[in-house]
This record gives sequence, structure tokens and C-alpha cells, in this order.
Amino acid sequence: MKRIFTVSLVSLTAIFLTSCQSNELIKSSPAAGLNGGFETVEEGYPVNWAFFPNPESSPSLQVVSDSEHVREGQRALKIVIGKPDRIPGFRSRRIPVQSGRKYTLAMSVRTEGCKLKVNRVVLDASRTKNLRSDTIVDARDSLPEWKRYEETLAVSEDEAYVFLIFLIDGSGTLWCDDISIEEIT
Ligand SMILES: [Ca+2]
Repeated sequence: MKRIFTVSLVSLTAIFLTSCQSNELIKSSPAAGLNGGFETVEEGYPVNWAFFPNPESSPSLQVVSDSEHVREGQRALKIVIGKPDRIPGFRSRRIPVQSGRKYTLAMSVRTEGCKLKVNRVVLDASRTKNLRSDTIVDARDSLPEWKRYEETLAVSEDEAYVFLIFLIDGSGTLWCDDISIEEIT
């Protein structure tokens, strides 16, 4: 039973990704890596993060490189949600990890009005097969102060990449900063 549930969760994530990729915006800069501090910005958008639906054609989703509410460095990501007709959010690029090793995934978030879920997805070496997906942040109430979330991830055999999907529920504002994936040595 558990196996069936896991498989369907992975399938749902795959369907979700396929459906949103046609309607997302990403500015790429390979040198910026994860850009988890949102410090590298191009044309107003933090690079290497994909935003969906495409904020340039979706008035209900506004992406801001914020310098007012910052947890780390000079900038943070700020997302303002109006009345969305589909679930808005953003995702990281795929970060390579090595099987048998452990990593700390960490992030700071702040919300006003909206709910936030963050799913951590693990992929195989082909980068196309989702091996597991788990909710590592489930913030149902507003977080008026920055809140730090951490997950320890033990990477199993055949697992090769990790990425994060942030899903926002309801109208409001979200800030995000200081996201990292670091190996525990
Ligand atoms: Ca920052």
C-alpha cells in the first residue's frame, strides 16, 4: 500500500512538472549555481530559479528581488500573490548529490497571508526519473519573522540529483533567502 502511495506521489510530481514547464520563466546563469541567496539577478529575476506560471503573463504572480527584508547578503526573493487561477510557485535547478553521503538542506522563509509547501525531490542520474518526493516545509500560518527550516538528507543508491519545489497556496506575500544544500562531512 505504501509502495502504491509513493509511486502515485512521484507520478503526480512528474505530471505537475511536465504541466508547468511550458508556462514558467527562468533566467539561467550556470556560474551562479543554486543561487540560494538570490543575490544574482537578471532583468529583475533571481537566476537559476524557475517561476510558474510565467510571471510576465500572469498578473496574479509578482516576482521581486527584495533588498528590504533580507535574511542573508543584500537581496532576498519576494513573491506577491494576487488571486491565482492555478498554484503558483518556483523551483530550483537540479543539484548533484552523491549516493552514500549525507546533506543538510536549509532555507529561511517568511510569509504574510499565504501558505507554503516545499517539496524536496530526488532524481536518478538521467535527471528525468523522480525517485522520491517529500514535503519538508508545510507552513500553514503566517510567519511574520524569518523561520529557518532544515532537513538532513541521506542519499541512497541510484540517487543523483536533488531539487526543491515551492508551492504557494492563497493570496499573500512570501520571502525566501539563504537556501543551501551542503554535504555533511
Ligand atoms: Ca540573500
